[in-house]
Amino acid sequence: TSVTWTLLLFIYFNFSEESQGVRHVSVKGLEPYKPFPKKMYPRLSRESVGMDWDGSNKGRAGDQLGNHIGNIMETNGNFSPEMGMIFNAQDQDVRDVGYQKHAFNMLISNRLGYHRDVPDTRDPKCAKKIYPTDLPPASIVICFYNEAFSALLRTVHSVLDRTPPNLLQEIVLVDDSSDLGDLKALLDDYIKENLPNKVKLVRNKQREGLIRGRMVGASHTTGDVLVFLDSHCEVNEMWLQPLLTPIKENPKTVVCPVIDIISADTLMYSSSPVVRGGFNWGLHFKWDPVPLSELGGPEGFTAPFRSPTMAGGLFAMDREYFNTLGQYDSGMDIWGGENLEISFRIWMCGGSLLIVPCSRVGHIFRKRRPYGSPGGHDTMAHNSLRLAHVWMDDYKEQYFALRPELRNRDYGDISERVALRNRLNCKSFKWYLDNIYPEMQISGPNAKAQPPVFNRGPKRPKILQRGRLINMQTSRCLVAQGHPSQKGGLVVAKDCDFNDSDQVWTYNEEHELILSNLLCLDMSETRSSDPPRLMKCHGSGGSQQWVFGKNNRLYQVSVGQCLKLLDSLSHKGYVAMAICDGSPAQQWHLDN
Ligand code: LR7
Ligand code: MN
Repeated sequence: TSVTWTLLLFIYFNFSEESQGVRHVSVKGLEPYKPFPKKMYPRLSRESVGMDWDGSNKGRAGDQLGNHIGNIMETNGNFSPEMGMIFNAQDQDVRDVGYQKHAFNMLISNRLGYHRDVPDTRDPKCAKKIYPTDLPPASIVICFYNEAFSALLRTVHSVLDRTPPNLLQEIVLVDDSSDLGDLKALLDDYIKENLPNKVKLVRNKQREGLIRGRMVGASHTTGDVLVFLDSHCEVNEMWLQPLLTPIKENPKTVVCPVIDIISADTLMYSSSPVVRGGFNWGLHFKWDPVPLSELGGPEGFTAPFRSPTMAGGLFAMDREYFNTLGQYDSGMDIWGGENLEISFRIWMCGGSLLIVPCSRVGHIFRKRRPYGSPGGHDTMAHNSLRLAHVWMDDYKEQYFALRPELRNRDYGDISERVALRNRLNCKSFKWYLDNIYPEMQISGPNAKAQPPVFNRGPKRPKILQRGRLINMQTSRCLVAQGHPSQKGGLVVAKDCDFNDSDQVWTYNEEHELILSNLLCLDMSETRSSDPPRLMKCHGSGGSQQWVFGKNNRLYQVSVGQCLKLLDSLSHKGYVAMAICDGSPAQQWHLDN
């Protein structure tokens, strides 16, 4: 078929057997999901939040934490496909509002709490490496604008939980003038009560954007090294030492961890392939394969390697070097472009930029940016223009060829940045292209920054079961309302026709339900009240991830609800998602 299969490298099945009280879902003949092996941090228990296993709420969770939290489920912070289960209207509200405001599943984020274990995604050889003990202490700078409270706190706690105290100078949080209520007094109180020593909170009086925000944050630090993180990250085992080591050896080395993937729909943490940063002539960041010539050496695939650009959010840099290299361009607004600007500047002005494969930090990859800019300006274009005019010499014509409408657009005063380039005696953009990014000419104009993806190629996910999807109340079959090849089409329960191959579903190890080998059963990301539809399979779980569970229910992972036949008496056979209740209308059976 012409369908392009892509797949995030999900690692579902390689953790230990032991159960932590996580509800396992098993379907006859299928492997259950397995939780992460260790339990290292104190967690919310069922007793402490007043929640029964069946989901009935005794009321304390909401009382204690404010109603924005939603009902807490006993998950021990481990990954379970049913972590997003909706028990009542409040949960549904937390989920739906969370998607609107943050573009990820806030219900799951809240239930995970502020601590959780993440799978150690490093190459096993990394664990055997020994790092110097006298590394320079680091200050972590985290800017946030309207971040989900639980995601922000999990970012902070993951740093505190996984960083040796002697290497952690402080964490500086910069509130970029958020207007969400819980980021005000509740955050102040939380920090005062729980994090009085190492966490500083600075608040911008007005929205500055992440670029000036980071400069504000850096000005409040005292550590030798700056580490920047987005406000929805979780650092992994031994993340900091491998970053500090090359900086200690040479302070003009700027380093990035490998950015692991935290799913926006399930919050599952999974390993990212080792790739490096590039860009296209539209000045969008993109991921490239690492040329073999850059890998290897005596340390094999665990050695740091050179990267032409950085993604932007996650990197470490000597604090003094950050200052002498000119921090950031303070004429850049809100979001975009600063990552290429600092990358070009590092390379062209005598530094180097490396990716350190033994340092892993997870980042929540959302499908859209949940916030705008004041005045609705396209700050990416404004910032890219400044970058092109300061750093790209004649090659800026490549950008204008793609964006002719920007050729005469005003980009403000760049004289200070031009002076910086002269003062630092920086090399030409041609030098950068020839020496640091020789692959450039072959890249197309359209690739955008996105989580690293693997091409599924000819390797398809293993089929676990094939058959008709039968509603047990009515013995009707779930089929396409129109033709099964019609994208966006609805599904309905009709009389089964055992000669009709268009009624046959396949269920595979990605937990996709594919009708007639064509399209995947899919749920809209934002509203759980929309009915499921047939869509092109995207291979990244979430809205196309379905799990057969207790009482023959068919559970949708990103929506947190079960598939239900709406009108068993009429012959229309409409279905919708509903709170899982075990009723006959919610019982489904995949039969061959
Ligand atoms: O006005 C704002 N003020 C802020 O403080 C807008 C944003 N922010 C904060 C925000 O809350 C977040 O913590 O700044 C941080 C980054 O913003 P995101 O998460 O919306 O950015 P992103 O992850 O979509 O985009 C990537 O590119 C950006 C370009 O400006 C930044 O460099 C981000 O840091 C960067 N993120 C990463 O590199 C993570 C990996 C993504 C990839 C590829
Ligand atoms: Mn981000």
